[in-house]
Amino acid sequence: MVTFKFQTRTVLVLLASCGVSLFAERPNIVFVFSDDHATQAIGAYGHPIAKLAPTPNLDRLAEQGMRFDRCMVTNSICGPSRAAILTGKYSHLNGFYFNESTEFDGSQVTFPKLLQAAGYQTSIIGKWHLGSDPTGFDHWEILPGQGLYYRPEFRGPNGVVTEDGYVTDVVTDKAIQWLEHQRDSDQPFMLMVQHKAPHREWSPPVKYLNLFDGVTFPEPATLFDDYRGRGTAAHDQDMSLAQTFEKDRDMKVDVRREDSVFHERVYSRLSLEQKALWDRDLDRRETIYNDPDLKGVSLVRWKYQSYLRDYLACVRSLDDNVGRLQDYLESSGLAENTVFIYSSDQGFYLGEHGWFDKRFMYDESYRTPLLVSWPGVVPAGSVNRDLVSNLDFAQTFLEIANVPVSAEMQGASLVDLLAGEAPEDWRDYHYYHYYEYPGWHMVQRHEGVYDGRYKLIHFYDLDEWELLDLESDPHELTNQYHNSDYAEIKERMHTALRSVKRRYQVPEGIPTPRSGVDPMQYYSTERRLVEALK
Ligand code: SGN
Ligand code: CA
Repeated sequence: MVTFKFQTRTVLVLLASCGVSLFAERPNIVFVFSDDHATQAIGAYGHPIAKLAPTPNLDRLAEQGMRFDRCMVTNSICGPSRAAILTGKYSHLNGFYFNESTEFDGSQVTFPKLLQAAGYQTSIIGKWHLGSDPTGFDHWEILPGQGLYYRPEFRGPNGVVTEDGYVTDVVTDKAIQWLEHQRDSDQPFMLMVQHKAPHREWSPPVKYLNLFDGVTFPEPATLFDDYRGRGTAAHDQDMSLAQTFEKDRDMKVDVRREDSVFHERVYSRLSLEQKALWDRDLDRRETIYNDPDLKGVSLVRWKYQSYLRDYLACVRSLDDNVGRLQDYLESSGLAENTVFIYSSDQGFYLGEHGWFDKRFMYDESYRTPLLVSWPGVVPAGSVNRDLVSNLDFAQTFLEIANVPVSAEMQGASLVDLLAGEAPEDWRDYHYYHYYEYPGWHMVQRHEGVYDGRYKLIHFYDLDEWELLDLESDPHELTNQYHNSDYAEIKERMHTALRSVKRRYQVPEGIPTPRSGVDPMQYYSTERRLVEALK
């Protein structure tokens, strides 16, 4: 592989010296990135949910390319994940620890800047969520903040525009528009298509409001998890279907009132035609919700079905739009020289442990989807089970483009893995660190290390440790930290944690960055009542 790279570069230099354009040689990069998309909701990952809610276009991508089964995030939350991807550095070095009250320092070295400097045309369309304006892009049109599902606003260098339509369609329209009419076709390009969907409040397009009529989604084995066997953090979170899932923004019940969150974010933005369809659906929800027998366990079950119905309808529209982009690339002839990457800022709980949202180092939110096609390089239908990370994306994009990486970057290029080769020195351990506490969903700060089977987690503000064995306990229900049978493994994982922290230059001691927000501001209505009674 090293020889190959040397030869490629030599050929490019020779071609350049003969006056032949370098750019024809370099592949384009299309990076489609969604928000909160769980692997459980992608057909190619084989989960039973996806059998009822297929994703044919993402599956097509997996069939043409490679599916990564262990793509772990550095910090399972939106802005921090995006910052790690742009910089190839962990939060403690890129400075973006949590969503709340921080701005990304755009003067840092990022992969779009390096690609741009090397002659790539760079473009980003959709969710950004990093506070400051994008840097390193020739073209940017971003959703302010979290963005809106209906009639979304976009902000660019020339101000804000409001677009009719549904956000996932509009982001794709804009991406195709840029490819077709706005880019310079003499340059290779790197296009980031960043969807809001399927982020909370999971508002589907009207055409999919009835998509799952008559469908009952299988419940996860841990829907009624009582958190026995784990520590304080799992007990004390504020992200459960039972307690946190809100009548307004989540169940969409009694939301036609003007003071409701749903009214502000969705209902007030609908056209008359859309309102009529939503009204029918809101009536349906209210009729079920108002049934006096719907309480306790049945209420949680209904919340779960309602959640999946909305979430998966958003996913269906996302999948349609991935398909539109694939079709465009194929029909325009661009596909054969384009690397197509699909991923999400992190995974998500679809009722596992009774939860929605993310943040924890437990599997469903720690692991993110990664599907990559690259005609002529990635073997079709291949699967990789190495420990890879969103930390690796920057270096991967740079190597694809044959552009030197920055010495500060902490990941590793996936190019050899994509070609089906297994580098001998690939990482054995992955380091994780989550910081946003207090904040939305009240997940305690924690760090940890994972070797593909065992996971050691430290909730350091509580000084509680968890050791999980995903082979004997795939649902991660039992902390083995105090089980003497695991003494040796525990020791090895402690050593590994110290070693990865050294390698990644993690400051010693309890981290100082704190989100510093008022917990009461973020608690769900239910949780606020509980706290007020304390
Ligand atoms: C919003 C959501 C939260 C979510 C955070 C972070 N509430 O605040 O449920 O955890 O975003 O999500 S909502 O009522 O506004 O939907 S992230 O993707 O930006 O990290
Ligand atoms: Ca997210």
